[in-house]
This record gives sequence, structure tokens and C-alpha cells, in this order.
Amino acid sequence: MSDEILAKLKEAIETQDIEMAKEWTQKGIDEGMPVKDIIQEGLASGMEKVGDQFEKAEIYLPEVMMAADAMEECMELLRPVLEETGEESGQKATVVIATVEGDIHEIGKKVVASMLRGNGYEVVDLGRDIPVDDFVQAVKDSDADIVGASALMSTTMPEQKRIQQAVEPLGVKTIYGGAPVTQEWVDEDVGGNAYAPNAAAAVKALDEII
Ligand code: B12
Repeated sequence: MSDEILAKLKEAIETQDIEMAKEWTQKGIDEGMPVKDIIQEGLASGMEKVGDQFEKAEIYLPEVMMAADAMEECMELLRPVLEETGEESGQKATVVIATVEGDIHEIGKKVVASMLRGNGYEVVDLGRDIPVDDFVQAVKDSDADIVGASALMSTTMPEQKRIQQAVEPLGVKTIYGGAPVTQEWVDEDVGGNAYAPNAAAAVKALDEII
């Protein structure tokens, strides 16, 4: 059953079928499947395929946006489940997270935020296209311990360096990610505390640095 659910979730995102995606997400929830499997092995794996097809110009922007909408609606269904299961572990730390200025991609960042919430972190999600100063202000307002920043374009990756420079003096730890971001970039160019290639790895990395 769970293999069928994962296959249907992937198919629903690939075919940009919002109703199908929601129906099979709900089935996954009802069957008690781990939310991280629903996200990572179902929805995100469908989104990966969409990304590949977009890169090969097999599909166009409107289709990508529809797939993205489908994924976001499913994340809305999953959020309360994630938050409910995460409560048991108590709150580990407060994370301010956002997509950097000039970049409107936020699906991956939302996935990371949801997984962190589900794993006992308090998350302040500022959204997308967020200037450095807003990161700084949010750290002060929420007394955050960690800053996470997502960049999905090579043109917006340098914003991560500016964020690092601005928040380092506040004594917070930092984690960076996004499809073009690498461990090497974070270590050598940004000087951040952690890098994670996906949401599950982000949880693991933060568990280690706090
Ligand atoms: C969906 C999508 C869009 C959607 C975004 C919808 C939304 N609400 O987010 C829309 C259609 C709006 C869009 C617009 C554009 N896009 Co676009 N888009 C994509 C696409 C196909 C998938 C991205 C995605 O959501 N993936 C699924 C998620 C789950 O994966 P993810 O984002 O990688 O996130 C995971 C990890 O990276 C990591 N992670 C992510 N963030 C963080 C943060 C932290 C702290 C950590 C630890 C980890 C982490 O964990 C996540 C979960 O596992 C990518 C292609 C690709 N292969 O990435 C192009 C892509 C990113 N887009 C691209 C471009 C060029 C654009 C546009 C400029 C297009 C245009 N001509 O208008 C605009 C951007 C305008 C702007 N100013 O930002 C390029 C970027 C090229 C580059 N390297 O610079 C890509 C690579 C496509 C391509 N090959 O051309 N896009």
C-alpha cells in the first residue's frame, strides 16, 4: 500500500494534478505513513522530476507553477500532522528561516521549515525574497538561536555570504541550502556552520550543532 501511495504522489506532482496529490497525501496520513516519507519519497521526488523536465525544456513555467501549487497544498495538509508528532520532543531551539533577497523559490525552504517544526524546533518562517536586514531584525525579535537561508539560483547564492556577515555578530549558528548550494560553498565562501542537501539532513545537522 505505501509503495502505491508514494507512486501516486509522485505521479500527481508530475502531472500537476492538485486533487490527486491531496487525495493521496490524505491517504498517506490516514495509513499512518511517516510524513518525511510522504514528502521526500513521494512529493519531492515528483518535484525533482518536474525540475528535470523543466531543465530539458520538456515542460514550461506554468506547468512548474502548477506542480509547485500542488506540492504546497499537500504541505498544508501535512503541517498539522508534523506539528502534532513533533510536540513530543519539546522545543530544541528557535530557527529563523527564509529564502534570500531576489529569489522567490520557496518550496524547498517550506519543506525544511515543516520538517524542523516536526522535529521539535520553533520556526519563524519569514517567506521568500527576504533582505538581509529582515533576517537580522527577526533574530533580535524572536531571540533565535539559528538562521537558515535558502537560495535556488546561482545569482542569489551570494546573498548567503551577506547574511552570514550580518548575523554572525549576533552569536547565532547558521545553516544554508538550496539546489545549487554545496558543502564547499558553505565552508569556503560563506563561512556558515552547516550545509544540508535536503530537509532530513537539515534536521540532523541542526541536532548536531545545537
Ligand atoms: C519550482 C521552480 C520554480 C517555481 C517556484 C515556486 C515556488 N513557490 O517556490 C517558479 C515557477 C515560480 C519559478 C520561477 C523561476 N525560476 Co525556478 N525552478 C523551479 C524548479 C523547477 C524546482 C525548485 C523546487 O521547488 N524544487 C523542489 C524542492 C523540494 O527542492 P529544493 O528547492 O532543491 O529544496 C530542497 C533542498 O535544496 C534543500 N533546501 C532548500 N532550501 C534550503 C534551506 C536550508 C536552510 C537548508 C538546510 C536546505 C534547503 O532542502 C529542500 C528539501 O529537500 C527549479 C529546478 C531545480 N531542479 O531545482 C527551477 C530553477 C531553480 N528556477 C530557475 C529559474 C531561472 C527561475 C526563474 C528566473 C525563471 C524565469 N525565467 O522567470 C524564476 C525565478 C524568479 C526569481 N526572482 O526568483 C533556475 C535557476 C538557475 C540557476 N542555477 O540560477 C532553475 C534551476 C531551473 C533551470 N534549470 O533553469 N521556479
